[in-house]
Amino acid sequence: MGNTPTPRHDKADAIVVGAGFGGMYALHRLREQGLSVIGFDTAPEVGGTWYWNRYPGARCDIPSVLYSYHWSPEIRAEWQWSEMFAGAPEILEYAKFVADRLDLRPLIRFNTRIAEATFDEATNRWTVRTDDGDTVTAKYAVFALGNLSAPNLPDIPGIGSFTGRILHTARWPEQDVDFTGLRVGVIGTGSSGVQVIPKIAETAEQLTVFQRTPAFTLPARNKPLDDETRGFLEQAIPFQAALVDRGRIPAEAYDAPVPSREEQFHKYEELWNTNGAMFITGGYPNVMVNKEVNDTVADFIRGKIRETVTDPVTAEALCPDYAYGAKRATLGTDYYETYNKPNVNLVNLRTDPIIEVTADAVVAESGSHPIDVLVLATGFDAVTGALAKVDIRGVGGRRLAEAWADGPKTYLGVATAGFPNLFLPTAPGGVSVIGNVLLNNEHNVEWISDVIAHAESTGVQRIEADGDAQDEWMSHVAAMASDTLFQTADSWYVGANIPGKARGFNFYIGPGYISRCNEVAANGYLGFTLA
Ligand code: NA7
Repeated sequence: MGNTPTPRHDKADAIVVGAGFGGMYALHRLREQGLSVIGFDTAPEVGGTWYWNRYPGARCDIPSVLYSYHWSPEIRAEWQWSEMFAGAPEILEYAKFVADRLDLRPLIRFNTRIAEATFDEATNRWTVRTDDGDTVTAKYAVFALGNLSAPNLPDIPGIGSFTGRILHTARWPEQDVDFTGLRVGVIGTGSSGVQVIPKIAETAEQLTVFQRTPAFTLPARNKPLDDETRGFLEQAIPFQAALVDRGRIPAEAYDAPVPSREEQFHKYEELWNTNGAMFITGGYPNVMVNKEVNDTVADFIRGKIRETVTDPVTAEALCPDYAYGAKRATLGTDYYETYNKPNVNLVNLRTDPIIEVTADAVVAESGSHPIDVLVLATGFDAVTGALAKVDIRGVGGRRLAEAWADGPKTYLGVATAGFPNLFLPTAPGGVSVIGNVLLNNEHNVEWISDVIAHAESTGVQRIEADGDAQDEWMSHVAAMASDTLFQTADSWYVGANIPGKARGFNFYIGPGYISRCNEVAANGYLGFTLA
């Protein structure tokens, strides 16, 4: 009695939800523009995905020099990455360094979940409510919740009866987990599974991997960053925005020549031995539109799997049978080699599905696998999952979940019709999480803060994406993806990993994204109504 704190009610010019790289930059930019800003994050720390994904082996698959803020030469000069692909702890340290360097912490309310956000048409302001009952009212709301932040917990019969420890890769405990002498089961072989499996295999007595769909895994060949490589990558920074504008399916993709199988194999062999990430960004421009080119890269990787994995049945189970890149290709270290270890066993759920989980085992059709710890590397309710957890109500009290029931709709991937003054960096319908999401965030946050600056300087009270402009844009987004191989597999890209979710590939992968955003701004924010 009497211990319940009195709810706080505050006002600001802008609220920013999410303190990952997108949210942190939005806080900084808006404050620099003279706005009062309040930030929120459910975590006790900044860093977003790099705070939550603390599982052993977690690391980025984009070179760290490029996966860091580009906008500040000072910050770039003050931070030295130790490895080509930094691990999650180092990226989290970098996020903390930036938060301190920019003095962002005083703006952020940590350990705080936003439960509701409601737009008031009379005042043109948003009110957000935390799950503790505090409210903040602000003219602008920026939701930077991340595309891969709502963990997917599989509904496997009996999982609640398991008496051992269950760990999701994206909710890993802060304290190290010691697997020594334990029997561990891992469900899931996407990026997280591919990274955590070799690490667990180092110490576990027995590791059983339950695989529904194999991943295309490329060897990271991670290494300490020497001055020469650092210099080389830094020189690439000025061209990164051009790469975003070039698009994942560049203009020349459909007319690009089909190189011979020999030429392709020669190139892939070189990439395989030096830097697997180049398969993702380098390679041929038509790999996601030309089946022949795609089949060749897939054949090459399957050949490597068969060469590496000694047990032929396991090797075949590890060979993907869908288009390369249709599920996000993963970077690994000793991933395929791990299956040659005597303490590692693969259960192919395609031929031997899980029936149930009991108190101490995962029971597949062919038999029971006793385990002490169950690791769920089962991914996320991607792209829309985190937004769907907030009760967001726009014009006429319409809920975002209802507006997006058939799939998300945005204009340029930054705003959505019916939700004025609400901005969504890297939302679906934009470049979103395709490519370098940190860079995409940087672009979107700058564009959003520019439109806010424009509104502030011209006395605009309400900015809203037009439904027609949004429809036209989403048709363009769909057209760019329609003849590609991206939609040909059941992946989180299309929402197929979540039962009942509307299927759709909602990323802009064509050329000219930045040019289009610039054009919209240059023409008085064409496609937005500014009132
Ligand atoms: P992903 O890539 O979605 O991988 C999740 C894995 O978990 C994938 O192999 C799934 O198989 C598997 N999964 C999910 N639910 C189940 C159930 N119920 N039973 C068996 N297997 C299941 O998530 P990650 O965390 O690895 O990576 C997400 C992104 O983060 C990654 O692409 C990078 O961008 C960073 P499925 O393929 O659905 O058959």
